[in-house]
Amino acid sequence: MERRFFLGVDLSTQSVTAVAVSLGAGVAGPFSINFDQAYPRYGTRGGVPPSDDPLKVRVNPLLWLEALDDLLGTLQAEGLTRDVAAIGVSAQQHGTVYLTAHAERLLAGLSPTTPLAIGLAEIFSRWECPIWMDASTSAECREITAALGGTAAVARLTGSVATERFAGPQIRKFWKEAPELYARTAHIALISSFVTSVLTGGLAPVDAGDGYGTNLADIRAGDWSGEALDACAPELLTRLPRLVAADRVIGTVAPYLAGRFGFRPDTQVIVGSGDNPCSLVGLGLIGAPDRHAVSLGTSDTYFGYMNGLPEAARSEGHLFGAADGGAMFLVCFKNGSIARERIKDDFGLTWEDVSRILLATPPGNGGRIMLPYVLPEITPRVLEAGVRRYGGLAAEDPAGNVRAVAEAQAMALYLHADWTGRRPERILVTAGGSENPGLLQVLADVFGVEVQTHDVTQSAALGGALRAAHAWLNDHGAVVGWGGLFRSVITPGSGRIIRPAPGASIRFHAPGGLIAAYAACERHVLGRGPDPGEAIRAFRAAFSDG
Ligand code: XUL
Repeated sequence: MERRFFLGVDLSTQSVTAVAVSLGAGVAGPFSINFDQAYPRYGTRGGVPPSDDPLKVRVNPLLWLEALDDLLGTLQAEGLTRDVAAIGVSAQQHGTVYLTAHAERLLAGLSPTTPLAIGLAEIFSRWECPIWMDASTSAECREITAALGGTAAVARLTGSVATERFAGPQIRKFWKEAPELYARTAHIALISSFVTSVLTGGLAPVDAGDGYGTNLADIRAGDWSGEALDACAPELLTRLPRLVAADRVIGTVAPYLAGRFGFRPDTQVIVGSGDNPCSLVGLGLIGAPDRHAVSLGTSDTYFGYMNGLPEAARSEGHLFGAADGGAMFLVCFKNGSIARERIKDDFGLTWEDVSRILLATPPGNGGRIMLPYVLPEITPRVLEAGVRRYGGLAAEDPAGNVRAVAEAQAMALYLHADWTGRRPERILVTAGGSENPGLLQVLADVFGVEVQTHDVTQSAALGGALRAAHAWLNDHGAVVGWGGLFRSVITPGSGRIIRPAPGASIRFHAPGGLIAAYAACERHVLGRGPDPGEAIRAFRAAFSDG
């Protein structure tokens, strides 16, 4: 029988990863290239170059092209490329790539013998791409908010309040600071549509999973919003990719991809999307609003599928499109693995040590609390980095700090997901942190529900592959649902289930529980509340043994 693979490629902050799915025969891979290790000449740490200004995070797009080239070469060497029927792309969300008027011609004319980073070196009108970690556009967010009639109006129209890392504010800043370069920019891609442009050899559209994370779209109309574009920069519509509301095939691979890496010329490419919308697919959550997901990657995210768009006014969180044309919510925390790793490294621990400490120490940490803002934070919005400690947490106490960072992150996930509606029956955990049993136990204890992991922790790349399979099969006349497709690849019940420890959740949720104390610490840091000493004392009085 003919072998047929569906390939998922995920270009994330720190690495590029591929998995190949064969229906009924499981998943091959992951194949991954880490940017810091493979390309030291770019000087990146954690995938980003050092910056004097912690609010500015910008990446040279040639790094991504080199990594893509090497990854596709690896897949060819593994004998996988010739049997790929379709490719689905996932990418870190919100980053923008700026292209000249020559981009279309250069993309179409690339020679199979030329490395991507050389053949495409001339397509960029800007050498640095702001990525999701960039928070330098607060002024532009305020201007956009004023132009669109206030915070609630922006959130209702675009799905999010004006948000520093989103394309709209980033493009506005670029236009204000470098109008001559903006004039030379004929196309602005999101990172996902940039990768699919490279694969198809032409300017590719973007999907609503990524496209709604820009402050530029009208999420109810399913297209770019003229009003939002006008609030951002002049003549923007002609520069943006087309926006497509539900997954579909956008073309076949460019001839050079077939020539250089041995793909079949009829290999299809699916519209690209963000890593979180792809993870939603890779975790089997399309159409399943009763389960939510936590991704413990470079960023921590909390997300889930939604039946319809919520109407209530809100000041944080995001709404994006889902692969089936529906909707998803998302809350993002920048200090995910970055803060966990900092605490681990400060005390010279391994991830196994971290897990052991978390499994051996009491939930609630005796009322010792950390706000782990190693970097400026997205949720809640904190522009000045700094780790804050409360309740007598000593900076030199390894166990106290390990538990404090894990509990703080889990409580932040819990608190800031409040607006998303009904609490889930189960939480699926993915990305690197999902391999750490101690972190999983803390999540189960704080949320008070079961958490589940999957065998494939690269849910974004897997989601890309499943999206490719779904679009290809439907394009070939087979009507396939998302649930059935997911079950044909992932064995039901694979991975692990972790239950809340007896008596643990009450320490967080009871009146006087740690979540109330943690919320008081957040308010204090944000300048919105008094010293949290009272709330911490209340916790200690209620749980004196902790
Ligand atoms: C989501 C977000 C991050 C990036 C990381 O809004 O900014 O999760 O997608 O890759």
